[in-house]
Amino acid sequence: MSAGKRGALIIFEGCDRSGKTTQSRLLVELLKSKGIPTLPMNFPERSSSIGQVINSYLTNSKDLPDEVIHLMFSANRWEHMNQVRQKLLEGTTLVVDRYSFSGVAYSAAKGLDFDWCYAPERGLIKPDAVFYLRAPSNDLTNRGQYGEERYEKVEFQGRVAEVFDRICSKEASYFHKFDATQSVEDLHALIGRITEELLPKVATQPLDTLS
Ligand code: Z5A
Ligand code: MG
Repeated sequence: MSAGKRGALIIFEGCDRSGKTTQSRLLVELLKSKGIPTLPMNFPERSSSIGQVINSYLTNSKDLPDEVIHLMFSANRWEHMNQVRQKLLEGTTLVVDRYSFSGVAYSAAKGLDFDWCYAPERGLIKPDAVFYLRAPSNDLTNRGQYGEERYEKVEFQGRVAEVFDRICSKEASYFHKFDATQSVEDLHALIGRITEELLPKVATQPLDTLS
């Protein structure tokens, strides 16, 4: 990259089976095919010791109080922040499957206070764009492997979607909301276009933090 040009922090968010992993993979492939240095990431990042506890929780082999697992999801992002900052400043664009907004949405949907949930996310690197894939929960249940992990219940996913909508309104300046029932190809084309416009704009902007 040329001196002083940073990469973009791009996040995919949305309910279960909304297509985040599919779309993040396609976006990484597109950017790489254009010679743009790009790396995929995802949260929870299950390989660290904190990530392994989260994995045990999600696969129902471990129980933890709601507050404790919330803080572990947040700690799992914090433990990767130096790496995220370094990659962005080196000029690498990061395409991240879930971030702070999943943290707030799932915990607030369980009944924890919204502001309490947001607090540990403050200070994390602020995304340049969040691609929020939105669809009624009933439209997503017939997609592959629905129902295997702890949170994959239709009623709960409805509450998660309500919190995501609230965050989307609050953070409207960098959230992009998409109808996730569109075809994979149509969504990818829209997201690709927005990303290609975004990269040169943010390249000379300093990194910001969530507040
Ligand atoms: N969680 C939390 O509580 N707090 C936090 O801070 C964080 C997460 C970060 C695990 O996440 C759980 O952690 C999650 C939230 C909680 N809750 N649950 N359960 P995860 O990211 O590991 O979840 P996942 O199991 O990888 O997948 P997912 O996110 O549920 O799915 P997805 O990535 O959005 O969808 P996909 O894998 O791309 O697609 C699903 C299927 O639909 C697949 O068969 C596709 O081929 C199909 N698909 C995709 N797009 C389309 C379209 N457009 N049309 C039709 N079919 C499609
Ligand atoms: Mg996924």
